[in-house]
Amino acid sequence: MTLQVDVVTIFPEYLAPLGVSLLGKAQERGLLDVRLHDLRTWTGDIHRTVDDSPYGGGPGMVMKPEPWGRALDAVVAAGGPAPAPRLLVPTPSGRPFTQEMALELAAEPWLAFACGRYEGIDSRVLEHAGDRMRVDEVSLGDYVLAGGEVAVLVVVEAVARLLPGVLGNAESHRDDSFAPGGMEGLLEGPVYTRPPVWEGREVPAVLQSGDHKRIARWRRDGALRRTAQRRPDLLAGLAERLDDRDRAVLEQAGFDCPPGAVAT
Ligand code: 6SD
Repeated sequence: MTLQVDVVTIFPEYLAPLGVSLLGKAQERGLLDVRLHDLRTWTGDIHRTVDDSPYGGGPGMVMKPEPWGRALDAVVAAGGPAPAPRLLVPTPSGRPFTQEMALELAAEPWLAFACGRYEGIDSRVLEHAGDRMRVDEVSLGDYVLAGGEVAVLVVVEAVARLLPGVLGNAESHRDDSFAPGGMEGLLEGPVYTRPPVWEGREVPAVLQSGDHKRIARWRRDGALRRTAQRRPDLLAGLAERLDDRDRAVLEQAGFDCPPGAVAT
């Protein structure tokens, strides 16, 4: 099965990285089919205008609805009788994009992306699109980009690496930090490779011991400490999954452990 991805943007060249590395290979193997579209194809004037001043005043410009309406019509029509794609629209005011959403999107056959620029797209475009397809406005995080293109790179990469056959066995996504049941919502701890000493710094002896049980425990300790330090919000949801050793490690790291379930 191929995941088809259509991207409408005024800067198709911004999406060139989708043809490189992992995603380039996925496209060569027929697992992913990315189609880029220049919004200006669907403008109607000599200047190929895509923006206009905002109603109600204020700074900047807003993307005009007509080119967007025609672009989305054309993308949907190119699918013939296929059900319309899910439409994703990056915006700082969207729902947070998460690993859970990436997993959900990886199960779809067809995704379309609308890249805003300037102050965004006239709101009627997404309202209208919502009459014939599922539309989700998504945010990567609480910072402001110049347009949706970089967010599309992020979302497509996060989704495509979950498609069967895109990652090899060695690089499986099963134990990703945010995979359900993978790292159990903990951040990955530190990792090392050869040489065993570099710039006077040694690889921790436990990793060279061959004792797989001790190594697993050491890694979990590192993941717990790092999560407590950098993302204490992630630990709050984990109370029920912490064993006594986990709690000891966290207390020692100066973290006030969330209480576990009370035995009945
Ligand atoms: C004007 C955009 C589209 C501007 C964005 C998304 C996130 N998480 N930050 N910034 C963004 C998306 C900004 O078009």
